[in-house]
Amino acid sequence: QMKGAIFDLDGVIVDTAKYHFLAWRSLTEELGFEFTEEHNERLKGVSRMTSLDILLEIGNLEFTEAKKLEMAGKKNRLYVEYISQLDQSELMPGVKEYLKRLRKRGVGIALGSASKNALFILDKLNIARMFDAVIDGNKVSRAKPDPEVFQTACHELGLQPRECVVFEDAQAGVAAGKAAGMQVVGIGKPEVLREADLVITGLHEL
Ligand code: G16
Ligand code: MG
Repeated sequence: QMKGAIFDLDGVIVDTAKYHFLAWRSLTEELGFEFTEEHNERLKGVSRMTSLDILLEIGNLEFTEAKKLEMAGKKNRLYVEYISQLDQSELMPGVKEYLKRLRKRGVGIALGSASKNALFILDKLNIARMFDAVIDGNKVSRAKPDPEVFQTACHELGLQPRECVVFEDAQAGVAAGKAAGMQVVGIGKPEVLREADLVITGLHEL
């Protein structure tokens, strides 16, 4: 019996991956190397600084820590510009309906995201009030596949891991949910999200 539902943000609630992509690409253009949508797959669910490290590895470039912080800051300012235009129309199919249904059933609802912009995004989508707990990149120190983000969410809901279900689109996120001892619903392709207990194409399926 599910007492708590913990949702990833990017790829589950809203497709912000395309804005991350555009913002990172403006950086890689400046640095003078190609960055494709395929490369972008590797950045999903990964923290901002780790994303930058992966990018610099693709471009075969190295920078000082200070320079990297500056580049990540610049990328984030551009990203925030994009997502400040977000509205409800960009919610993924079935999200609103499913959250409403869970609330009606008395299921606790939490967000478990790597993003430091999570609250801003929930606000733009006008769904912040539907969450009983929001755990984001500002609240955790260990990134997925570490279970910290989901453990903290479960704790804030006042529940046990076995009472919580995680909804995730990224491999690292599915692994994090399993490591936390929770049931995991994968959103995406079964061949990619092998570790998930169930894989669906979107919340509209439930
Ligand atoms: C999201 C995205 C990642 C992004 C990360 C950090 O994670 O999937 O691509 O790098 O957040 O975002 P920010 O730069 O806004 O802090 P999630 O966990 O919501 O899928
Ligand atoms: Mg995700």
